[in-house]
Amino acid sequence: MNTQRRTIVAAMIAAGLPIPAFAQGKIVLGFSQVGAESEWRTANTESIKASAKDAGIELKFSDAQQKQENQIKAIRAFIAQKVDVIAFSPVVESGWGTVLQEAKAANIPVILSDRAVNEKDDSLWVSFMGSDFVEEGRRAGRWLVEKMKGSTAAVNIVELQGTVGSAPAIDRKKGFEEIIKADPKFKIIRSQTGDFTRAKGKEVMEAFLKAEGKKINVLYAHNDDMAIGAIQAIEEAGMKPAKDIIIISVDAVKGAFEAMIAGKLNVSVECSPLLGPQLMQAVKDLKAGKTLPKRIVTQEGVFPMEVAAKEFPSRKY
Ligand code: GZL
Repeated sequence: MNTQRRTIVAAMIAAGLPIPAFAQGKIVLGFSQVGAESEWRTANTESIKASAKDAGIELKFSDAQQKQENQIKAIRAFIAQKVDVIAFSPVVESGWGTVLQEAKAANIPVILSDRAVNEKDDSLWVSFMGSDFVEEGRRAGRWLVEKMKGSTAAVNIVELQGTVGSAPAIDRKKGFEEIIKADPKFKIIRSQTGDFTRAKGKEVMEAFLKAEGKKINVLYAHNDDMAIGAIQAIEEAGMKPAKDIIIISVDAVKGAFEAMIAGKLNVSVECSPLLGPQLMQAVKDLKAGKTLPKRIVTQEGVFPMEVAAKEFPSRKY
């Protein structure tokens, strides 16, 4: 600790103020979270907060309410507070170059958690940890191809996309289309963002049903929250979810298992939000002078409704 900091600490102790984290030798992590838009995000936040506590890391946490400008403000505040490490889940892929340059100029390392950015200069972050969203899209596509094999009838798909410009929305679409394009019977007839929320997912599905009605054979939702909202819309339209319309979604949160057990969702592709322990280990390694892998991929599976009841008791989110 430099002389200036020592002087500050001595004055604070003399004044009976709590000793700041840096003076306790604690690592201080600034984390900017996307928001609280979905079950997945809530579980991710819980994982980060609990893991920081367990690791003895002082966490400065900010909820951006799904607004990029709030994340940029939070990152600037972390820089001003001279935190040891900054981590964040970028709400969208682009527009981060300036603020990441500022963090680099302040010698504060940045870890990308959950989602990536599309900045060319990858020296602006030390590591990106999270799922392979393209592969999640492929898994959704492969499940559908297998489900429909042997049939030559047209398969009309409606798609609820995640937040416009976000890595999961871009990549889950990319992976799914890569798989279904092999067979012309699969056709995406409507595709629109539901912003990863239940409310918007229901609203957009109502519009799809109004426009296409019984022509719809399949719904591909980029997350379970939008799928659960869409299930409500399908039932209110007098149709049977998972029977009249096959429903594929992503995340595998508790709500998805409950919907599959109720016979209203066909499959959910896992996307684990439990990144907290991995993130805190990475922060500690960083402060211990270790080099982090540039990319840390989360391992995940696929959960069809047939296994939901058996798997549900052991689910952690
Ligand atoms: C994926 C994560 C996505 C989830 C959504 O890692 O960024 O954001 O799939 C969440 O549920 O809102």
